[in-house]
Amino acid sequence: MKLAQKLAIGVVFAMAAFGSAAHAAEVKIGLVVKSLGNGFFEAANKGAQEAAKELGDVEIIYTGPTSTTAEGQIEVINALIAQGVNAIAISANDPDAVVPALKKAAQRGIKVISWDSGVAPEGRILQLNPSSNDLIGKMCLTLVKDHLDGGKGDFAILSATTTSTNQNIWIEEMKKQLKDFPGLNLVTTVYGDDLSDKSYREAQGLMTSNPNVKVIVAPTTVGVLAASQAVKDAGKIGQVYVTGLGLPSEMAGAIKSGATKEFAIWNPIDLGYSAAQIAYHLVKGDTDGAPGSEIEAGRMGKIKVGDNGEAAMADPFVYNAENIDQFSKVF
Ligand code: RAM
Repeated sequence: MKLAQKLAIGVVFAMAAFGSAAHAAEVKIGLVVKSLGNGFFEAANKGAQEAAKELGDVEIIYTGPTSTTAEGQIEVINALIAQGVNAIAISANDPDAVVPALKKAAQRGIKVISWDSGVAPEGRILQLNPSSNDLIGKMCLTLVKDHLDGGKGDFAILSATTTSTNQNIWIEEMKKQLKDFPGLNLVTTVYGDDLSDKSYREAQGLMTSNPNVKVIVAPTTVGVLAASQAVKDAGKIGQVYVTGLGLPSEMAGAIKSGATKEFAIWNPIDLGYSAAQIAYHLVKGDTDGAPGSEIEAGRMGKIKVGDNGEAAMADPFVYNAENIDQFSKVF
């Protein structure tokens, strides 16, 4: 090969290398979660990455604080603004505290949506719920009832943080619908902050201070797992049951140990996938996301935004000894 040829090839390679290094995805979406290290959000990220791949030229920046605080999320939001993302899709640790930072993002042209745990309407274009809130409340009470002898007895709630939008709505729904479950007696609600160790200690505390509690219902994947472990370690399997919203992959052991007979959840992969799809179409200007609009969401079909600025996905699904092995491989 002649020297000139070699040089020409070298230049082409250099250009290609430079080109790929300089190439930034056309649409950058910050996927902000309550905290890192939560399997539920990791599954949602899997779905968001899948959507990005399908849509092409989309980068998902999966990010969140190390602990479930609004302060941590505000720092993350400011970093995403500085990075020049096109959209932010957030599951909020507090519906109000993140609003000023999100408003700042919106002023800079960033499309903001919330998903999973919502932001107050003034801080986002729309909220994507995994399912209808009253249905989730009813599902949690039904699970409690199914674990109680004769559908009667005392139960307690182990939640995430005190400011978590989604858990607070579901707890509210449970309280509202208690009248339809006359045998159930809600004794207390405690908060494990979606931290494994705190949730574990709260579950232990519940068992000591409320020996009549027969069921702990945790509408959080972190809480339900920690409580199952606490019941097992306390040697209380069969006396105290745990149920709520859990990931099959994390709860397989609790089904096997008998700490829980059944629990529920929706598909977190689909939720993350849909959030990314919606954010993308907002950036592209295919929709304004206003109440009444319908947004294309790839394999999930069209997602309709209700009059309240919220959209809801599928019904939760129940997992038990019969199907746990199959689904624990998925999420
Ligand atoms: C935890 C989080 C999340 C919630 C699930 C059920 O992972 O609190 O927000 O949707 O549980």
